[in-house]
Amino acid sequence: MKNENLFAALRAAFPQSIDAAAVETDAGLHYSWRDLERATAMIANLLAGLNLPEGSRIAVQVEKSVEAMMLYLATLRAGYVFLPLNTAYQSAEIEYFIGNAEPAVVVCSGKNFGWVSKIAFKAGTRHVFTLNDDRTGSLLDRAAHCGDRHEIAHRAPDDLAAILYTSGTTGRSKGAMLTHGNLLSNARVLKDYWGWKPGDVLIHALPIFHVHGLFVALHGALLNGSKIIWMAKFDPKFAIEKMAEATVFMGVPTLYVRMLGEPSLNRESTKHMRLFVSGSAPLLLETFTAWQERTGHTLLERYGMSETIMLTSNPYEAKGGERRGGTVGFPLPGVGVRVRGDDGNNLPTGEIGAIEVKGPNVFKGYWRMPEKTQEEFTADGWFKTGDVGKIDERGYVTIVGRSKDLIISGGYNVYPAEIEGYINDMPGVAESALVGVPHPDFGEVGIAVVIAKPGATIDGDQIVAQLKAQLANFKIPKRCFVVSELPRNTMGKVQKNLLREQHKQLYT
Ligand code: MCA
Ligand code: AMP
Repeated sequence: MKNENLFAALRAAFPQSIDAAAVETDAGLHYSWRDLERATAMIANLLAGLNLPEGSRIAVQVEKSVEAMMLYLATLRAGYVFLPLNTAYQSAEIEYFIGNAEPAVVVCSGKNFGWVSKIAFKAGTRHVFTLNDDRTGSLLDRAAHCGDRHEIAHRAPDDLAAILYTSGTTGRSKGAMLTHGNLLSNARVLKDYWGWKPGDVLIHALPIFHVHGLFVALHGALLNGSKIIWMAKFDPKFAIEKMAEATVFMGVPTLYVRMLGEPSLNRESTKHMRLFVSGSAPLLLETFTAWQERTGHTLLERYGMSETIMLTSNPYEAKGGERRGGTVGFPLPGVGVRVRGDDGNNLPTGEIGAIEVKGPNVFKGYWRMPEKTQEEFTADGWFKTGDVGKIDERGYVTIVGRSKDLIISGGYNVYPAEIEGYINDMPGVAESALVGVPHPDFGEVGIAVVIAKPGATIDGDQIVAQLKAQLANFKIPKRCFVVSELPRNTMGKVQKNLLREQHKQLYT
């Protein structure tokens, strides 16, 4: 039987000239395809030697590095389940993920080993390794003693490859279970749809703990045997400079806004490029147009989710139609997208409703949460995205809003309910509301509006400072206003739309 392990497909796409450059980093390091083959084999052998149970999770919270990418590939190769964690997460957040996922192996940076290992051992994890962004740490030390030949573990399309934590439409973070089949089918569709071709070079500028950087960008380049110009941290000047040697760039809108702030961005500096992809957050028409005017290139906007990888995309080829700013394009081949009304019926063309999707890319369910999984699917098997949108007569999908209470800031998701929970637990706080307001750099940022308990005195800056000690930095509200009352509807529910309206000009 054919091995359907995603890594087998990626490995098969390595070029014949295995000593050619595979990755070149912003720190001046060079890795060949042979280096990728050998290092992933060694790390896979290390993992295999631990005699972990089938389906073991390998949780990883490390700075972006080529070795971290190799760890991801080695996890696939050995047949285990990769669980990436945002480096901004602090102890309470990590404790929840590790407690929920019960990983057999945790890999963290050396500087966090003390607190991360404590959490991991308490949750029953047997192995905690370190991996630093300067190629040091116990993971590589141990892997250095392992053989550099490894037979790729046999996996079926329905076997788990990764778990990504996301809050879905409501509640606490849930682990979206993605299979080898989900990831590979989506990567193959995108390779074709976006016209990946020999000679393409990708500038990899995004973090590798979410779908965009870990799957869409990375799989795109690997499945095409394309060289990667690797940025440990996004730097607009460096990215523009490297465009002379590259052809493909993928980013969240904030990256495009920041590059537009550089005088070096022009037709000349981008003339070698063939494709700029934007996603993970709404792309303002203003950014879309400014990019077109400055570079002569039209950004290609696409839409996806952690639970589904990529769903829709504007066309790459002109024969498929134009790339329309403000839309997320057409459903990808094999992906079903429908818009439904409150009554659960499909809406006619152009009408606004709930976006539901279906396809080989749609995840297997939420980790150990069968009821939540069931809630997020319709009776006829479509996944409810929590996004609100419409499909026009030519088939272009436009997202007009979200039914889920979610703020997308610089491409990161912030769930107001989570932050409000922390604020409401603070002494003297009666109630709080977190809303997103427009921001020139991050697109949208969270601000908090809080009321005090009768007789209590509270301070907005202190609330922000306390949150900073507990939560990932991107979740921290940029401002916190203390007010005497919150706007409410007749049912007593806080009217967040009024708060958004009231503060919409804070940063613009
Ligand atoms: C950093 N800060 C932020 C954000 N990032 N605040 C709000 N939103 C953010 N996204 C704040 C920090 O809290 C800190 O504040 C200050 O900015 C500097 O932090 P630093 O880490 O140095 O920031 P940066 O390097 O400038 O980061 C900005 C960034 C980063 C490069 C835009 O946020 C980023 O890489 N975003 C991409 C996220 C991504 O990959 N999303 C894809 C998700 P202070 O100094 O006060 O502490 S995948 C997905 O959504 C789906 C599936 C899809 O469709 O792709
Ligand atoms: P995540 O939970 O990180 O997977 O984020 C998924 C959400 O990001 C989607 O449900 C959308 O709300 C949003 N999203 C992704 N791409 C786009 C886009 N191009 N335009 C608007 N929203 C987007």
